Amino acid sequence: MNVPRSTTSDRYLPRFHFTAPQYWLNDPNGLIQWKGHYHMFYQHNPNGAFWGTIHWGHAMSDDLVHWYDMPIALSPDPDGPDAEGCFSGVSVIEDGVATILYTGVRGDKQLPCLAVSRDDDLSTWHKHPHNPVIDSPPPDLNTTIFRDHSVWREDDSWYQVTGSGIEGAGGTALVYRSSNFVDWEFVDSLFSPEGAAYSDSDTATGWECPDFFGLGNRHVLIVSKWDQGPLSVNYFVGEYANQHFTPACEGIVDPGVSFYAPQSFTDETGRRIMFGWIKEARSAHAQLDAGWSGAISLPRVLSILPDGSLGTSPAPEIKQLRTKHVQLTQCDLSEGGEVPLGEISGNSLELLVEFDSPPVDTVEINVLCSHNGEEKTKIMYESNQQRLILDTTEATLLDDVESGVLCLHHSVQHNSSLRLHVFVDHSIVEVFLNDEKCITARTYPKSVDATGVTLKTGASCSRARIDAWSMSDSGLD
Ligand code: DQQ
Repeated sequence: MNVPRSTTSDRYLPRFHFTAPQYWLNDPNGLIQWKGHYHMFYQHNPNGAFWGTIHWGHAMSDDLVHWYDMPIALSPDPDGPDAEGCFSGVSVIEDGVATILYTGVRGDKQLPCLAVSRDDDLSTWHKHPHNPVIDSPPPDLNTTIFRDHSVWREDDSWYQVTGSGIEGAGGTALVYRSSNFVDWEFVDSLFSPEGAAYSDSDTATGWECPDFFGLGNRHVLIVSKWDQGPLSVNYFVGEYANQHFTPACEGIVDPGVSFYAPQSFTDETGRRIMFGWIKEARSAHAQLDAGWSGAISLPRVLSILPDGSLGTSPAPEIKQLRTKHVQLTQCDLSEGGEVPLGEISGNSLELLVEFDSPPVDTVEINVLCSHNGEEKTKIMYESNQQRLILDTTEATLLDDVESGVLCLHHSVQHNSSLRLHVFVDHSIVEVFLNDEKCITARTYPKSVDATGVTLKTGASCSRARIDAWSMSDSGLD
């Protein structure tokens, strides 16, 4: 990284997940691969470790895991339509020029704005003189929120959806069309009929950060549901035609309450890669004291699974961060019970635990375990319930930390192997189940010796293969 993290004395600071050089970070924005480099922009407050005065921070990478800090890309302009913040948006290449579409905030108005960069490394940005490029939400719709964008090219036009909601009805995404990226006309709600919310049973006030894209022979819409605060990240998989989307299947992208506002992009090899904001779970006061807040998830590759649901697997590039390797092959667990994996420990760790077939009962991996056993973060796959649990209720003796039991239902067939793929980065735990689904949690053990790993299985389970790697930092010196 070009700028050293100012807070390295904070032992909860992740080392292989991206964080801002200092202070506040939230949503990943403007993800794009351009002239060979990956660019990640992000919602950033350069004035403190709290949400406010939102700018666009910027980082660049050649491999999705090592990041260079770049100069701040967008700052609020006191005289402009973004005086109070440059909220979330996307980057596209429009007529050969890198262009950001973001939400400018001024007073009670949140409206789409543009900026362009002609630099090879996208280091400087110029705002469009006609900002905002849409003057108001559609006047005939009783919208709640109106912000955040997703863009695609179709026939000879540009289209975008803006995150929104209809008063009393729930979230929606509103479709606009443009021939030149500057003049936009309202088309309809992404869901027919005219202007409708997705469903009257949607409890969200609105949908933030819509992300709409083709994947295989399907279309996917990911939204961050909001109701005076983040609720959940949901996906829909379905058919798209004539500016309308008909979902056939829906689910939760990541049931972790700390995972929010993800965005994805298609890289030059055609993979759809998603990053999300990993929020803190400690008090605002603790965040201010630490001098930083928020991290970006590991890169996740999206797919459509055989059952039609949305799949997510860790990008193979993450392997570059592996250092010391320990392997316990055919680890004998025939007695059942809890086995401390003595050679495997740490708080910057990748752990891959594989069974040839799912154990009949429950597999439990505990990470960030303190020596006296009082603190541990529990990961369980319960075969009989077909669910993955990530339990942080015993993760820390600190009392100003949110904790909970996160649950993901996903069946693993009896004749296929069970892979629990765990990434531990100081205060972040990301768990992938069979490279198909993921849960994320925050955890802040009080004890400095909370680096242990244990494995627990029922008596009927005999053998597991365990690989563990220490992970290197993701910064570049
Ligand atoms: N964060 C941004 C908004 C978006 C929200 C503001 C989601 O654009 O709706 O920082 O976390």
